[in-house]
Amino acid sequence: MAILKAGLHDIDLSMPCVMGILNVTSDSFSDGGRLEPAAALAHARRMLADGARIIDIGGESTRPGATPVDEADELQRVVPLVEALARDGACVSVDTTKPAVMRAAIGAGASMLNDVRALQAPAALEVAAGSNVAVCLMHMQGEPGTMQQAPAYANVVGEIRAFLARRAAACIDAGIAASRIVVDPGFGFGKTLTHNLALLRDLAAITTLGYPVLAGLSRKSSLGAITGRDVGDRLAASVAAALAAAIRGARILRVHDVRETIDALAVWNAIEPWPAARMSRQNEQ
Ligand code: 8Y7
Repeated sequence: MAILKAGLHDIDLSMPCVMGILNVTSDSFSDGGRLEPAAALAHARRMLADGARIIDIGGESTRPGATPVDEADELQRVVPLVEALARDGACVSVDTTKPAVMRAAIGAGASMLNDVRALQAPAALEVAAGSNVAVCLMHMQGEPGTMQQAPAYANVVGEIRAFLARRAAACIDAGIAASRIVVDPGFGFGKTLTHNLALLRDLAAITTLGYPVLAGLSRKSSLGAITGRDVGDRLAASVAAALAAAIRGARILRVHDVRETIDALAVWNAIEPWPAARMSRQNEQ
């Protein structure tokens, strides 16, 4: 059994699945954002129709140099979309680091919290523990404004694996069941191209934590560095990176281009089965 518990949703991770990105920001680096609620909702529904298992709604950009969004604005952007999509029966994730937004999103029907700070804000763990939503714990070195200036690690895979193990243990201690936890090395968050490639190459080391691994590489600057393509022209690179992550054991792929990613996964799946998910922590429960 490889089931992620996410609110009312049981997400089958015996095969990789796709999380579609819904940015409702004015400065999201790769798709310009979709601030108009009707356009955002239509885009989310399109991604669901294309086969996205989860929609990840973000109201604050974490890109380097992005301006912070205040809580009231973030709530106003995110909550109505969560409500509308949850009403459709969708599995909705909310990309936020703010406990108040987490609480409101859960109240509006969200099934997952995607926190680039791995629930380290005071009260974030408590909000998650007081609900039944899934949590994605992501690694970031430094702060969004400065994280790409001089990222440095003695052992990038080992340090990130240890950080994720610590944050997962903090979740368990707070009362969050192992079956609700997802871990993510945080591609591009305080990492050079060399770091990102080392993490992707050795992603299996992260899967040995025993939690499902989420990988977000879609349109990221490392793919631009490899291909020489601008952000709007990284579809093929993104699909290749998502497939590489899935082959190495990632079970949730956070992408902009849902249909194309699902097609690539289908081709691989027709050739050979996916290896059994390493979700021993869930199986113990
Ligand atoms: C990731 C993410 C972003 C990621 C998780 C972008 C919010 C930058 N990247 N969340 N968020 N993992 N879990 O390019 O890699 O989409 S924002």
